[in-house]
Amino acid sequence: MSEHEHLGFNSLLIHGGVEADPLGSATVPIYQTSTFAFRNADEGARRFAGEDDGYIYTRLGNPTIATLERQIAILEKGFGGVAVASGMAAVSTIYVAFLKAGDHIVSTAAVYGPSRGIMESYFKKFGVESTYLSTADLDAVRAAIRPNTRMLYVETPTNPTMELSDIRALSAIAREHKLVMVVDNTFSSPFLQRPIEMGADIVFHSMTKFINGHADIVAGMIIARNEELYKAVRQAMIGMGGNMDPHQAYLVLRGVKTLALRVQRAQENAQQVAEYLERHPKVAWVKYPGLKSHPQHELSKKQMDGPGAMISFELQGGLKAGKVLMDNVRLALLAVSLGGIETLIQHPASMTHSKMAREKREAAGITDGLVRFSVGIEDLKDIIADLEQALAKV
Ligand code: LCS
Repeated sequence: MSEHEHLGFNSLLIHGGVEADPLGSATVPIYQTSTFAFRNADEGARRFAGEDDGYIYTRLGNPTIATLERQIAILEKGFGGVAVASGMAAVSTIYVAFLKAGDHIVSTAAVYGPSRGIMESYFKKFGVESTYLSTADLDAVRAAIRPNTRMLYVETPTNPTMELSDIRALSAIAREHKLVMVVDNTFSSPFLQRPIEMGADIVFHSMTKFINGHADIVAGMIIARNEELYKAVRQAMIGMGGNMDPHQAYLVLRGVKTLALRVQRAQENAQQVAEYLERHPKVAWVKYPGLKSHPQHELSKKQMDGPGAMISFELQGGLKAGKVLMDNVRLALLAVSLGGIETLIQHPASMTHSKMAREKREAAGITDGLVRFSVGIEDLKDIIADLEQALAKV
């Protein structure tokens, strides 16, 4: 890691964690293998004993996957990374690694639906208690901590309400109460936000989104602050079997190279789109951290290097009007997922967060009329023209 420490973010996207290939390949080879042959029985025994750092079996580790793990860990300023099959494999691996029956977790209410869903179903079944609240409210977080609280789990900005939580302040609370501080950094990517630098213990990504960025892969990554946390995550991943595939790792290695270029461009578009929507008479409200009207605009400037490319808004006519908009966009795809090169529009209450009970959804600020917009890297004029023609039909 030290070899690359002096490099800037864009250089790290190209070279960080990448080791010279013995045959001179400019790209990281795909080691599409399940297993690795030992030269002799002693070498096999040494590898299993951890006395030799060669590879054994792809679920335990693989050179293509390891390159991606090193690279993302460097970008996130962590000790090490553990690649997994999806963002949800990251969530479940983290829960398994750090929680046991009788433990309690305090978490952001408006997280990606299934992150909360699996806690309130499967992990509840195994005796884990949970409190979901607005982690933007530090006093509420303090009040929710119990003697058996073990984890503080924060998504910021939230999917889809774009609410921010103060990572530095929450990390300090977590440290004071000896909690594992977990941050879902999917919406920002390490280009815009590095929670470990602000005190988080574990950061994770759905790399399906900005990190890969091309809507062609589902993938996850967990990054740990120190060796002890890293080992706990690695062990849970190996045991639960949510490992990444080498070919998947290769595609993410390819996608991540342009992370900064893509996010910069999408974010420039998003700022203009958010301002356009805010001015539009048919729009009731817009939530985007880059707008002065965002209640945490100042916090966004303190902990993020930019407001990102995700916008949520509601039309004056609520859900009915939102449906007309979604049915009439032509450039934007009506699709879930986010953080790709293409502009996407979706309706959380009937799509990504539809499994959440209505009261919980509303308490988390996910109104029936909320529409989520993931701004891509197309020409701004075309994104706006598309919205303009669709809004005209509302
Ligand atoms: N965390 C966040 C913030 C997410 O937005 C998602 C997926 C996940 C975790 C899970 O990652 P996955 O397993 O899908 O890679 N969010 C989605 C969304 O908003 N629409 O479709 C998926």
